[in-house]
Amino acid sequence: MRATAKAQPNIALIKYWGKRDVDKNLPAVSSLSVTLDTLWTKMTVEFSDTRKSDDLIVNRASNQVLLPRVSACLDHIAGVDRRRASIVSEGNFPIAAGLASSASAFAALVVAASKASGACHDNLALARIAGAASGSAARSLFGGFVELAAGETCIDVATIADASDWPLSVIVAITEEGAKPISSGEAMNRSAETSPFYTSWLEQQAGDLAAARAAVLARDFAALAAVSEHNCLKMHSVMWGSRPPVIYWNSATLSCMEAVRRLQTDGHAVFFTIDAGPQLKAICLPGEAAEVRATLEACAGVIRTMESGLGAGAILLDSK
Ligand code: 2P0
Repeated sequence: MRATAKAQPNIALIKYWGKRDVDKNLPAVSSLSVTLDTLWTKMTVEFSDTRKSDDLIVNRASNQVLLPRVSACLDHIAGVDRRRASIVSEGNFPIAAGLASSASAFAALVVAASKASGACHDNLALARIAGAASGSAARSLFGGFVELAAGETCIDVATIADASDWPLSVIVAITEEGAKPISSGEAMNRSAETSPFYTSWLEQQAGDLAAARAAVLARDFAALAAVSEHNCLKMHSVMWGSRPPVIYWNSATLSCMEAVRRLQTDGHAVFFTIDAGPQLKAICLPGEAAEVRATLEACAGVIRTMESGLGAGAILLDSK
């Protein structure tokens, strides 16, 4: 009746941007991500016969905004006539700031709720349920390098290489701790409706994904860097071309990008990616992490950095 699960956020190298079906939250494009290890969300779900309504606490504060999405996700796991639940979430990084907090939150939620309710969903079924709540969450059920294939009616998700197969480091430069100005879901829909670049984005995704998959399987850092930066900048070009424009970057984001490009010129194995927020994520070989981190910390406007390796998918911590 009570279970706690832990999940890590993931960073997409080939991005999910756009929905095939808004109601079912089916992504319009496939994506490829890396699951992190040091950033986490822990989620405890407890179903009760006596409780009259669901209750959600996020980082020790009641959260009414996220509650409907969480309740809908529990309905998917345990059925609409399920018992009501207390849901308690705790994380070690900023939420709703382009750091994929919804990915780790919903991945941990489905694992905890599945166990607490006695439902017997396998990992792919859990990924599909998590993805219906937050597209990127489906990827956090799996560890290492994860590919999400966007089908006509459902998604498929799987690890294509384990974290230990190719240990990379990720440095996150936090340039703003507040919530983002527009949710990624709303921004995606605006891009689909108004950006003149959206159709090209859809058309080119399969090619980018194939190049990234080949680079991962060959452990070809330079090839992965090139296609990942291209895909990231193309996604942001789609956003910038939307009306009104969707601009998540600030001046520190650009400073960080410039710093990464300087490191590349100096021969360092590092590349950047940026999601629906102003934080820059630098991906590098582990031996480069200290220098990349110090360089990003020295950029104007960087509040702090976080460092992570690649990690495992969501796991159950305990239940009773
Ligand atoms: C990604 N992002 O692939 C892309 C890149 C943001 C930029 O997935 O609407 O919060 O809940 O399905 O999962 C953010 O998307 O969106 C995201 P919804 P979600 O990581």
